[in-house]
Amino acid sequence: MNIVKTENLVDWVKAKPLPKVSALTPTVFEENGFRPFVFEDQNIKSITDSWDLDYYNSKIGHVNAQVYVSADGTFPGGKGPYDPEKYRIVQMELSECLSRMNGLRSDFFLTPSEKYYLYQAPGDLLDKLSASIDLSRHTPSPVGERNFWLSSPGNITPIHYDLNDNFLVQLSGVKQVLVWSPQCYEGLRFNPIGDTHDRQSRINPKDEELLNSSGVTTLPVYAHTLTPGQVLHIPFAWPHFVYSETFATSVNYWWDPQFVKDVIIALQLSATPESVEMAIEDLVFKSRPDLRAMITGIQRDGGFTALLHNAFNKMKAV
Ligand SMILES: O=C(O)CCC(=O)C(=O)O
Repeated sequence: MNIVKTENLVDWVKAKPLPKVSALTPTVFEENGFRPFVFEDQNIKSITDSWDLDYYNSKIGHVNAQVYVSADGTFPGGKGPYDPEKYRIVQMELSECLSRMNGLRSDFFLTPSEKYYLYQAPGDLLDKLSASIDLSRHTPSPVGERNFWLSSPGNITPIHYDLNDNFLVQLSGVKQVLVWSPQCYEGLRFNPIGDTHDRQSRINPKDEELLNSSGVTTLPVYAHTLTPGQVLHIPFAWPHFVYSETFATSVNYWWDPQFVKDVIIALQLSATPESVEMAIEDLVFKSRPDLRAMITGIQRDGGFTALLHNAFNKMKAV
């Protein structure tokens, strides 16, 4: 197995640049065909430019949090269990986490080259750093979840997709991001929804042999280097891969797209298998035709049943 150089983790694809938008208006999503885009928020950059290690320590160093430790620097999500020899969640003060991320401690939990990620942590950590960064007024429906991310240089969030619309906002440091269309569902070899490590691709970008033999390198993909102040919109179910080139902080906002709410209402009105199929045909494909190949894929791999189960649970919660 040849290891791809970590500085070049995104150069194995033939990527195109992401479109940029000049304002986060209510119509910007539709105007871009519900596809990904980047927006630059100068206000965020002017706030975060002065954040250094001392600043992080003074504002959040005392907070006790769960830190994701990885022996090989990859940080997969999705349903566990994960190999405890490779991955561990460790409770620690963020001052310790910051020291570890910046190479200021030599003791370790798994291996001397392990990496650390404050991963999908509660969004109120951002309020402790700055109360005036708030993208929630730009989401077209209420934010379901706001997460805070603090990463070691070199961290890898492997290829996966989420069932939400997303703003990934870069606060400090640099991340390289790849984004594929859901039309690449089959080619990216995802674990089915509901299974162990669900929504995660089985393709490891460090495995050059697999990259070449799987054909993934020929799939069309967007690449973007996310810098402070930039907001990346990742639409529902668009697979993505994130590599933290430096020590980096981000916040992300997840919300339900309108079609999810429409499907839930349709389910409430007449929840038979036929009505579910019709709701999907009518409500999903009209607004997001790019989801067609993905839905065919999850019908084939069994993830569709798990997805409907989730939809029914959401419906009960409404
Ligand atoms: O920043 C990262 O490492 C991952 C972010 C991500 O996957 C997301 O916002 O959905």
